[in-house]
Order: sequence, then structure tokens, then C-alpha cells
Amino acid sequence: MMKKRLLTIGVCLGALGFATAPAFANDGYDLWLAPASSPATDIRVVGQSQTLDRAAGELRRDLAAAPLPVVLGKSDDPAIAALRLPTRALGEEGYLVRAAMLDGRKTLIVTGKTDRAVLYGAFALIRAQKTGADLAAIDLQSAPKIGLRVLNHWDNLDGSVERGYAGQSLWDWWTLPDFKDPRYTDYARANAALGINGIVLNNVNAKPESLTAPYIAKAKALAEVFRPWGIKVYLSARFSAPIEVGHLKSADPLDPDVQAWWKAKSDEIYREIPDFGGFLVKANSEGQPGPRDYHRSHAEGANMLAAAVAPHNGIVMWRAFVYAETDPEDRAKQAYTEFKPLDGKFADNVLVQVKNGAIDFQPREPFHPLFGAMPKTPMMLELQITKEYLGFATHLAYLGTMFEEVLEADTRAKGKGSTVAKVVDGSLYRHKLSGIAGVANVGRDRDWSGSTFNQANWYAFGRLAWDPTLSADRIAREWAQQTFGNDPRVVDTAVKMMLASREAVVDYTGPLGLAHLMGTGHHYGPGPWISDLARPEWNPVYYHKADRNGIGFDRTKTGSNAVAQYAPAVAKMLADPRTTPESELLWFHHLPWDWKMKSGRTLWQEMVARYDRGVSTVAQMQAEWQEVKSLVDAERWQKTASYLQIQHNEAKWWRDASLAYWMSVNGLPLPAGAAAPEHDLAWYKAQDFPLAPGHPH
Ligand code: BDP
Repeated sequence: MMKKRLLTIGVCLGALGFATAPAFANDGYDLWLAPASSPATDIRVVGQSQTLDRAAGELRRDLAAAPLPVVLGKSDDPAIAALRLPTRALGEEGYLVRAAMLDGRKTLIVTGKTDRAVLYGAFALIRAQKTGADLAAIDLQSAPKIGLRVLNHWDNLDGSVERGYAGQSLWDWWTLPDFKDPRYTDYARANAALGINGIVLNNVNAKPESLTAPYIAKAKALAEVFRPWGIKVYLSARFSAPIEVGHLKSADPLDPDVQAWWKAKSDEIYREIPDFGGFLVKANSEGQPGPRDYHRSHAEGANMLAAAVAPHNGIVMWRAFVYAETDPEDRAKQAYTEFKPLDGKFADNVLVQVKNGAIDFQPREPFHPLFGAMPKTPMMLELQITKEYLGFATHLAYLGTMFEEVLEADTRAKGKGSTVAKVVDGSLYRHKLSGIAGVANVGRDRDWSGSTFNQANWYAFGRLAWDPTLSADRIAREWAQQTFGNDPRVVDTAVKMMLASREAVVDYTGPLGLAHLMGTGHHYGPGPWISDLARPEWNPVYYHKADRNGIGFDRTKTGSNAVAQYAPAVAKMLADPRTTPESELLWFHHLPWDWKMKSGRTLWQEMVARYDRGVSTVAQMQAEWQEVKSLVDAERWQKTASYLQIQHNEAKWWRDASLAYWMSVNGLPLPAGAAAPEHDLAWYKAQDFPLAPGHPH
């Protein structure tokens, strides 16, 4: 439960007529599930299940006194079926919430085909009320467009979280399965409220121990907590586990002993966790083992695991995030080159999981060319909610706009309107399986995600997973209403800040399509000068290719020709710098510093203007947040204000360090009016952060 402290001083001042801060400190624990101060009481369940009980419990806690009694139940319950509500199109998970006459009384009915659907309906009703809907006139109907809505935890068995900036892992592996921390339940509630229905418990850089009996027992304990909330657990599987855990000589997917080992292992897991979801696999990427070690394809590797879980209706999520340290090809091309020829070769219960862009979760990347390019393969979209490259937990960067950008991107694979969203929801190529994954930003921090505004990214992922056509703007608004209450001054300000925030990060870290300019290993802060790492594609200089004459990665015919991996209409647009969106210009083109931009400025002048815009947007956010000081509880207001100050300092650092470096390369002066960097380049290069968080050891 949320820790509430009465600030008596505020009350006293209030009595004297001074403007006061709201009377309660709020530590953010409740997320979007703040309990109602006088909750509704007339809530009745028809039918019986743990999930229906949970749904009723949520309404009794979070729904404020309602004008009508509420009845919850499955659509085939005789009491509800008699009402003949239009529930047929709702599928397994869709809900309907509307008023009907039941036993002679006007009653709000919350229903759906399964008890999970009813649970989602209950949360939808609460959300509607908190965002200002009139319950007497309510009529909600919604079914998820994407089947598998999954969070990927990059949590390690020792309690650390790879790229985690919100404290230690939520899972206390050491005390599981005996102790089931109540936080596990609160975590499940928060996810169920969004419709998230799967959790991968462990890091994609997986330890083989997660597949041993003691750890299966721990996963089982979590599965038992999550089950009533409609959430299945999945595990990341280490491909070489048959060797490390099974003591076999090989992990070759075509070796019958290896296949038998995975079958027996899957049977063992399903004996303990009958609704186990399946495996997530990172293979032959960044040092992880995989089928290529045995000269087998990714499809052969995935299909072996798929065969092991198929008898139990399990699935395999096989990641396409592969790039070989030995391959001299443009890193942005490698996943497509490897996977495209495998289209049609994967088993029915395999999804290929593809990051939004072809490199690695940068603040902006063009959509991954694999989307739309593998019509016979269900393609899962992987988004990163934790902000590895967008300022960790401290920077305010609302990712709803970034997620929306990739979902709306038009692959043109089957003509206009072939959006990434339609590839991912399975509608473009009519796949039964569909899925979306988000790398979680959750840890043991009291506010779960390291800051109040980071919670919005978890929220936005969940809402877009349910319906990828929702707008980032609408999601920001409804999140702010549930998080801060309905005062339009606070909501409008929060939304305004959120909508500007991601572009600001792009501006101050790498505008106009620049990417991968960060410090080594921990990925904290600027390092565009880094050029001495063993492999070319580890170095920022590989990505920007700046020299005296120009900057940018030529991915056209005269360069790596990565543009040819896109559908012809997109490839044609990207082949010419004049038709390439300026936001992606230097991703695809190497251009002279005096290239004329649409604004009339030279490329160099435009870059400087963007860096400056990024820093000033953060200053603007600080000013806006200041305006609502008296309207937001002191605890969340102050933490946000302090973090904005950190962000401002770091935005300025990114700008200054980057400009100092670019000037050392291009020899150009700063445009008139632009401030000189605070320090010289040597100073920026000398900064060292061996203890930055989230760094895998
Ligand atoms: C990169 C992270 C690394 C992950 C990798 C992945 O830096 O820690 O293991 O992605 O997605 O962004 O596998």
C-alpha cells in the first residue's frame, strides 16, 4: 500500500488561507492504481474464480462510489447471457462494460468470454472513471489487437538487472519459492490493469541455472502469483544449457540427444507450471551460444525448442538481434541478411522478435527492415522501456511518442498502409500468433521505475500492446490523470512536457539521424570520439564517420546499400538525401558539412541549432514543472524537479562535448550566437564512470 504521510504544516497553513501543497506525500508506489477515497460498495460477482474475485477486489478498492450497482461475470453465465449483450466479437480477452436492466435494476455489467476478459473490463471501468467518464452513460467495448503482450525482464539470478536503473531485481530469487513478496502481487495487478499477459523472468543473457529444478520451483512460485491476473511466465533459455546443466557434449540442435534433453526439460517445466508460456532466446549474439556454433541456422535452433514446447502449447520467441563480431558487413544489415532467407522455415509456434530499429534501441532509429520482409513468419516487436540510451532513470523522456513512431511507420511491404503495427498485430499477413515485447524498467525502487515519469513508459507500452493504434498523446493524458488526478493545470503541463521530451533527448544526444555516440560499456554520457575498441562496430566513429569534409553513414548504393533492404517505395525515398526525412538524414547519408537543409541553414548550423534546442527544451520543462509546484504532492514534485536539473546538466554536457568534438573534426567555427562549450575536448574525453548503473559485469 502507498505510504501516506499527513503534512500537518500544509493543513495549518491551509486553514490560514495560504496556498498549500497537497496534504499527502506520495511515494509513487501506487502507479496508476491509486485507491479511491470512498470506494464503490455495490459490487457483485456472478460465477466463481480467483480471477473474478481479483476483478471485484480491484473495483472495491479503486472505483469511487458509482451511481449504479456493478455486476461482473462471464458472458456465458446464465444471469449475463440472458441480457443478450453483443459479446460475440470480443474474442477470448475482449470486454464489454455497459448498463443493462438486471433483476429490475439498472446495473453496470462488466463482462467478456473469459474471466481474464472480465478482469480487463474491471480495470477499463476504473480507468474510465479516473479519466472523467460519466459512469451512467458508459459503454466500453475493446479487444486486444496483439495476442502476446510481454515484458522482458533483463534480471539476473544474483539480483542485479542488466540496464536496470530502478534498483535491484524485483525477484528475490534467494528467498523464493518460500517467500512470496507482496510486491509480486502488486506488480501483477499493475500489469493486468494494462492487459500485459506475459512476463519473461530472466535476462536474455541467460544463465543455465535458471533451467535447474530449484529455479524452476522459484519460477513456479511467481507463476502462481501471476496466474489469477491472467499472466503467464516465460524463461530466457541459454542455448548451451544441455552442456552446462545436462552434461551433454554438444548443444547441436540436430543431435537427437540434445533434442531429447530439451523435450525432457520442457516436460519437467510444464509438470510444475502447466501454463508456462515458453522460451525467449538470444542466440549467436554478443557472445551468446547458438545454433551457428554447429553450422545450423537460427530456424533449426528455434525449431528444436519449438518442438519441445509444442505438445504443451508453448511458444518460442527467437530474437533477431544478431550481429557477428567477425562480420565486416554494416551492422545495420546483418539481422536482415541472416533472417530474411529463413522466412517460411520456422515452426508454427515460433515468433521472431525484432527490435524497433536495426542497431540497438537508440533515441531514434528508422524502423527495422525485417518488418514486412518475412511474410510467412510472425514477427514480434521488441521495444526497450528501460532507457539505456535515453538518460537512464533520471532523464524525463516519454517513450509513447517513440513507440508510436515505429508502430505507425509504413513498411510499404503490401502497398501503402502496411504499417509496422499491422505486421506486429498479425493482420498484414494473417498470422494467428502475434506479439510485442518491452524490456521492463522495473526494479525494487519504491516507485518501481526510478521516477514518476518513467512509470508512464511502462504504462504506454502496455496500452499500445493492447491497441497499437492508440495515440501517444491520449495515453500520456490518461496516464497523467490517473497519476496526478484530474486538475487540468497539472495534466496539461505533464502532457506537454512528456510530448516534447523524447525529441529533446534526440536533439541533445544525436540529432538528424546520428546514433550510437555514447560512452563504452555503461553507455552513460557522450563519447563520439571513441575509436580504439577492438571491433569497428563497437566504436562511435564507425556510426558517424565524421571527417573534415562531412558526416554520416552512407547506406545508399555508394555505401553499404542497407536502403535496399526496405520495400522498393521506401528504398527509393531513402536513396536520396532530399527525400529522406531529415530526422534520419545522417543514418542513411554521408553529407558535406555545408549541405543545405530545408531550414536554409547548413548541415553544421542545423546540428548546432538542434543541440541547442534539446537543452532549451529541458529548461522549458523545468519552468513548466515549477508552475505546478503547489498542485503536485511534495515528494513526487521534488524528485522530478531534482531529476530535471540533472537532465539539464547532462543535456548541456552532451551538447558541449559533442560540439567540441565535431569542431575538432570539421575545423568550423560555431555559428554566430551559439555558446562555446564549457570545457575543452580533452576535459570531456577524460571523464570516466566506472560505477555507472545497469552495466553488466
Ligand atoms: C543492448 C544492451 C545489452 C543487451 C543487448 C540485447 O546494451 O546489455 O544484452 O542489447 O538486447 O542494448 O541483447
